[in-house]
Parts: sequence; structure tokens; C-alpha cells
Amino acid sequence: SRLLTVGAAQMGPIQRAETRSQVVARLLDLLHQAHSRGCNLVVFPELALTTFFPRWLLEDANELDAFFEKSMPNADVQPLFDEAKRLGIGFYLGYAEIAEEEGRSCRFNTAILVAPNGDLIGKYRKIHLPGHAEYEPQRPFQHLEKRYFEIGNLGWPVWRAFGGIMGMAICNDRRWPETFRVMGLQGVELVMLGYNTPEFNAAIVEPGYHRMMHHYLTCQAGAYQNGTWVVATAKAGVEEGCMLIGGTCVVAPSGELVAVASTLGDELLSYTMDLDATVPIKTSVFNFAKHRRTEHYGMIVER
Ligand code: ING
Repeated sequence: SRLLTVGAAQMGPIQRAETRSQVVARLLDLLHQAHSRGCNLVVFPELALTTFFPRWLLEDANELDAFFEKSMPNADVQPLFDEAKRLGIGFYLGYAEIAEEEGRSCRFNTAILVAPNGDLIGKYRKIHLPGHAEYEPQRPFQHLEKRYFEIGNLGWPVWRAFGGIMGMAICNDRRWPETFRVMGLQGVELVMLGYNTPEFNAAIVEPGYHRMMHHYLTCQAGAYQNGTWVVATAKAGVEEGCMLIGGTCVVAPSGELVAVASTLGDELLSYTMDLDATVPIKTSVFNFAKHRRTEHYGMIVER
């Protein structure tokens, strides 16, 4: 067996006025809880350093820029990197990234994976951006991810780390089977993802419990259909008047929910998983080499 103790570090709401150092203090508290539980790896949420600012139309460039990180690490988050290294704990951290690429400033909804020794293992930039690009007055809350972020340009790589094959996704990505399958085809054994999921989404009128059902459904399906562990970590609770769902969870390769958070605040959910539990499914039901029929799948990428 290849045991890995993972901490899903759920955060409660981050209000707009909260400073980076106040947020980092909360992340450090969760990191210390993870250390006391023997975690090797901690998964923080999507956009873990700021409030979910795409809920507003921000027309002042400086106001918008204030939510982005111009470098990672930086002075504000350095204490988290230093303490994690001191404690020998790796982590996934979601944040809004400004990068200078192709001679211009590009903005992404990003997550990084940091090794227990502090090295940057990998970076992922959110590919499935939900919501809309223009202000929609009928919405009680905007969801302007298509306005503020570019489509991720790094694909879904996987990395050998923590004794297995690691992958990353962000929030809406979990709703798309292709996210998990692309990593599944690379042998992924643990998919980490953070999310900020509003309870109310004006794009569709559906009962509140559907939000939670679809959250679990998509994580469980992704896990089972690719024989991988999934750790999904929420930023939850009422953030600037907008309720974000909880449901931070660990899903086994069988698709079973093996651990679920029980609050809407800062809560560390820890679980010791055996990465070898991915093998039976990857070598039987979802033995891709034996059972997949790619000659019939063309429409998935052609349309
Ligand atoms: N949030 C939501 C998510 O995909 C959403 C947006 C909610 C889409 C409900 C569809 C239904 O979980 C982010 N940040 O992607």
C-alpha cells in the first residue's frame, strides 16, 4: 500500500475587506491543524486568497487588479510557504494569477501544487470558465469568470509526487467528464480541486439541493470512471451576501464518498488514503487499453 494522508482545508467566507495577511493567518491555522493530524498534503480552495470577486462587475482596473497575485509566492503568502516547508507538508493553493506571457499581462484562475520541501511541482489554469463576460442586470449576483480570466493554457498535466500520480482541476472543471478523463488517460491517482460554488446560479432555476447533488455526483463520477481518488475543497458560507455551498469531500476510486465536511466555515477534513486502491479499478472495469473504443469517440473532440 501507498498511504497518503490528505487534508482538505475548507474555508468559510472571505469578505471583501479581509486583507491577504488576515486570510493567510486562517490558512496557517488550517495548516497547523493538518500537521496535528499527520497530513502530508493539504488542498486549499479555489481563489483561496480573496473573496469570489467575479460576483461583481469591477470596472476600475486597479480595483480588479487588487484581487490578483502578480507573483507566486509573494510577500503576503510567503509565511504559508515557509511554514509548510518547515512542517514538511505539500499543498494545493488556488488564486487569481497575473502572468506576463506573449509580451502581455494574462489573467488566469490558477492553482499550484507545492512539494513538502517547498519546490513548485506544477501549475494548473482553469479551463472550464463558467458564467458570462458582460454585465447581466437580471442576476442578483454576477458570475464574470469569462470576463476576468482567460481560458487555461496548460492543459491537464499530471505529476509524479507524494508517492503517486497527482492531478489538478478547479471548480467548474469537475462538471465536465473530459477533465477527469484527460488525467485518467495519464494514470492519475489523485485529482485535487478547489471550488467556490454559489448556491444560487441565475443561469438555471433549480432547487438548492440539486447544487449539492451535482457537486457530489460529478466528483464521484470522475473518481469512479477513471479509478482515481478525488479531494474537493470548498470556500463555503455567506460571502458578501452570497451563499457558497460546502460539501468538502474525499471520494475513493470506487466512487464512494469516504469523508465529508460538516460545517460552512474553516474546517480541516483529513483522510488517510491508499493510492494502491486505484489499481483494481484501473486494471479491470476501467482498463482503458482493454475496453475503450476510441474509434467511436471522434465526435467528442470533432464537434
Ligand atoms: N462556480 C460554479 C461551479 O461550477 C456553477 C459555477 C454553479 C456552474 C452551479 C453551474 C451550476 O461550481 C465556479 N467557480 O466554477
